Amino acid sequence: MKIYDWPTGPYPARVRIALAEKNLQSRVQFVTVDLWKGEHKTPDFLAKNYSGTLPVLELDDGTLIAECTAITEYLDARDGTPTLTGTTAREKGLIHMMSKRAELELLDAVSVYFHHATPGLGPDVEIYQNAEWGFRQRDKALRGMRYFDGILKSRPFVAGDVFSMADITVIGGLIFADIVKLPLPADCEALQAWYARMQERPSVRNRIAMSEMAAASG
Ligand code: GTS
Repeated sequence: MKIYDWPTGPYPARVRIALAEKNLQSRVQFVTVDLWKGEHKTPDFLAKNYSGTLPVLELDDGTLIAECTAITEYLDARDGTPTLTGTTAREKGLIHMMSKRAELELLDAVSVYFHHATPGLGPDVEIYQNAEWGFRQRDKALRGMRYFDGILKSRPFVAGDVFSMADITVIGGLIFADIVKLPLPADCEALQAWYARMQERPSVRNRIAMSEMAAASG
């Protein structure tokens, strides 16, 4: 399998964390696509992913799977434990809902803020910007942080009692928030405590070095 990604990117982090949680990292070859040079918008890359975003998973038979949720679901279906997307119908429903909510209310909102209300990836890549929309999305992301803080006051993980794709998506949101210097509100104590616990997971801690480790092991 190949993963086209950008090693420090928040969305790529979601797939890197999922790979490590499932201990599949040695089965993957990472291909760096330079976002800052706009390599994700070239015709060659757009032929791999119409949306022009990272990450993209390419299977050995050439099948291309984009979208972090879809890639995580593929990895989960491919190899057994631990499961990241649930086993029972109830778990699957809740995890998908909370992960989607983490995208809508946090990660994607931070991303829009970055691309619209900051210089983003620079003038060659950011061909249309709408700062007002970007700042609205920043405020939405801050509300999202408060929402997840409330959730984590009453349960250990975002979708319930076990670590799942929903946790990974919130982690992606907070990684992006950190990059754009959008601090976690001081009163979001439950979210802060949960995030500190998440940093202790090797999958989260070692995600950037993962591609170098995979390359070194051949
Ligand atoms: N919905 C997509 C997913 O879940 O995979 C979003 C992917 C996405 O936005 N990826 C970022 C990207 O390609 C990568 S990173 O910023 O996290 O490194 N951004 C470039 C762009 O021009 O939007």
